[in-house]
Amino acid sequence: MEKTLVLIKPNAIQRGLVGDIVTRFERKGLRLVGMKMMFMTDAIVNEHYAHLVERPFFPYLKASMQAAPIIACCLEGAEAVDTVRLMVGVTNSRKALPGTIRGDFSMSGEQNVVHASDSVENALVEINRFFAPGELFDYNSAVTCFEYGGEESQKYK
Ligand code: FUP
Repeated sequence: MEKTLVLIKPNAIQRGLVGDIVTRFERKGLRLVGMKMMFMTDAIVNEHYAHLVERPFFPYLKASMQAAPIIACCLEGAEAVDTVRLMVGVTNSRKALPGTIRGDFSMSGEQNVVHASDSVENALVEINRFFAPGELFDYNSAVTCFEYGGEESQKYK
């Protein structure tokens, strides 16, 4: 099954939103296969947001990502990358639809609660950035047959 990376950002940790955010993914049927609390070093922030280092807001973004620990989550499911992006909503939380995580929990474009990988290709790179192979877990779920139809189970192994 496809894997994606979610970072629960320092602002979500400070605001006590971790449980609400993780619950949304669990209720959806996305399987948590890795979870890790850590501080993002300068090197990791610069690498993770390399596409934004030249932008004027980058120093603010960097400070916001280092204001407290983050929690990195690796989630697994059929089309997990696109599904999680839909659940997260657009970057500016004020424009994110109600029902999305950003739309429901944030008023900000910067302090926008979570990061989620935006493509399958980036998800692979980002998962490797935050997790060593031994920190990801492959396990059977007793409810997979109630989460996916028979045809889907064949298609999304
Ligand atoms: P996203 O994929 O939705 O996280 O969006 P980006 O990769 O474009 O942006 C990464 C982070 O940069 C955002 F989560 C917040 C921050 N950002 C700003 O603070 N201001 C902006 O105008 C754009 C992004």
